[in-house]
Amino acid sequence: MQSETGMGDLFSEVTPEVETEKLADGAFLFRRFAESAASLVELIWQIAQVSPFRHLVTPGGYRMSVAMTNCGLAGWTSDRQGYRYAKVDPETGAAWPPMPLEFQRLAETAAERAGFPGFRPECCLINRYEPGAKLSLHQDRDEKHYEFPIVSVSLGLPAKFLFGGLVRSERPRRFRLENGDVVVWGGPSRLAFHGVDTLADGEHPLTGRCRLNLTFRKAL
Ligand code: MD6
Ligand code: FE
Repeated sequence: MQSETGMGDLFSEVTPEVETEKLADGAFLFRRFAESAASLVELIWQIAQVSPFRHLVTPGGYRMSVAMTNCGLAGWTSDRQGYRYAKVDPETGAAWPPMPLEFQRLAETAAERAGFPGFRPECCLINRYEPGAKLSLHQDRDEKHYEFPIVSVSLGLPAKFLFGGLVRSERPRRFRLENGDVVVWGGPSRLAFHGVDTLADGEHPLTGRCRLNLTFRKAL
């Protein structure tokens, strides 16, 4: 808005600049985009009281070092039978906790900024990394809708994010993800291999001795 004092630039209502790094075609890192990290963390602790963090078992029989839970209409889960989205939490036998509006709004605005308008995620996977935990290089391919991106929000302790190409053999690049950083991931990058390197020990004022990560998906 142009003010009469000619100070329209100072007081304009346009979205403030967000420090953006392009990782690849369709993949962007928006640094410190999640401003209300403290309230996101508080909401995660509330969700975890209903559907607790658990260490899932892979189809190959390995216990994952990352602890997971979900909110929304369906949640990502794994056991000896395979990976899938389930509408009921297998641990509690009840529906997953609903996705807070604040989560939804953050995911939608980040997706829009990355060029993916109309993203309406119904699932949010919540990961908890304690020191020593890691997530090996993988593709996110259990969702029905590859035309929509994935939005990932980092909270608490910093991590090294590995971002490779469309084939496993491509050597991944590394990006440091800090509290409030958001990665959006779609289009030609939707099936890129990625992972998280072993979490270093540390203490963060919002989360204590862990990193939390939200990934929003349109899965159903
Ligand atoms: C994590 N993230 O950052 C794990 N997947 O803790 C993911 O596996 C991921 O960050 C798809 C898109 C973005 C991601
Ligand atoms: Fe992933």
